[in-house]
Amino acid sequence: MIDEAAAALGAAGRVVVFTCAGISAESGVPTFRDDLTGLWARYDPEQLATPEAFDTDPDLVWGWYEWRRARVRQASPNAGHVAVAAIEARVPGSVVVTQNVDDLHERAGSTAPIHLHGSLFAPRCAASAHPAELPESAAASDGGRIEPPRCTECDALVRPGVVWFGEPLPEAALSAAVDACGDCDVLLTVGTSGVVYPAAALPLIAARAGATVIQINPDRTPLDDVCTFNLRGTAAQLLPALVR
Ligand code: BV8
Repeated sequence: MIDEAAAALGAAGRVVVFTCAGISAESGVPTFRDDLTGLWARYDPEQLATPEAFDTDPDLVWGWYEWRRARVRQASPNAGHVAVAAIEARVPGSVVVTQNVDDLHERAGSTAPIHLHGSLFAPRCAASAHPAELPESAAASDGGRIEPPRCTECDALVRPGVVWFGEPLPEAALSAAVDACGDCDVLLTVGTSGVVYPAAALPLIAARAGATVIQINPDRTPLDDVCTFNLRGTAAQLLPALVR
């Protein structure tokens, strides 16, 4: 199956690569549905990644994101991220869309990944959305509460530059991703549980537009039925084999 998938990818003129938490797992960055470790083991990410959680306990939520940012800074891109950058180099005009808020695609050489859910590296004023400076990462080894900085313009709290549950995705990013998925020969979806919308609809949009959809995931997901190829395995193992 991987040979047919590699052949389809090799013959494609227009490629979209859609990546999610699974592609960063082999870099040591926990996915959303991995068992969180240490202090965070008792929290549900879907509860923490909300405006309500930040309003209720800004120090806890900011501390969680600082812990995650510190984990990302300690991590390095893996062979999966490098293979995605190789696809971009080989197929002019290919588009990388990611649900991830880390910077591992950029550090692997991807030029302009579309971040549907924002970035750990773009904090902003919670009141005015004015971009804020990234503090020196203050995350204790196990995370824990950290008081968020304050906006230099209006003194409101600074929040993480991510899209929380219940918040709309950045319009320009979502529309660029939908347009690319509706007009590609191959969509390669890597490491998503396929449960968070509207991002999880992207493989469906590509399939409905007639694209070949290749999924890489060690497990079954709700996207299996719309995929042409379901490659069971990890990003760092299978992506280099696809892009040989
Ligand atoms: C919104 C940033 C509306 C924050 C994240 C239908 C339509 C629209 C919305 C909804 C809908 N139904 C429900 C909703 C609401 C909600 C939603 O989808 N809820 C789910 C839980 C049902 N959606 C929203 O709230 C979205 N907003 O719709 O707004 C609106 C419109 C106008 C005005 C107001 C409101 C916002 C969603 C974005 C939330 N933010 N992240 C942060 O990072 O903290 S989501 C977060 O979880 C990730 O970004 C990711 O997108 C998502 C899922 O995570 P995955 O990436 O899939 O990772 P996960 O851990 O789940 O799975 C990892 C996978 O990798 C697994 O399958 C595993 O097997 C695999 N894997 C593991 N290791 C490897 C591997 N694969 C390969 N290699 C490996 N080594």
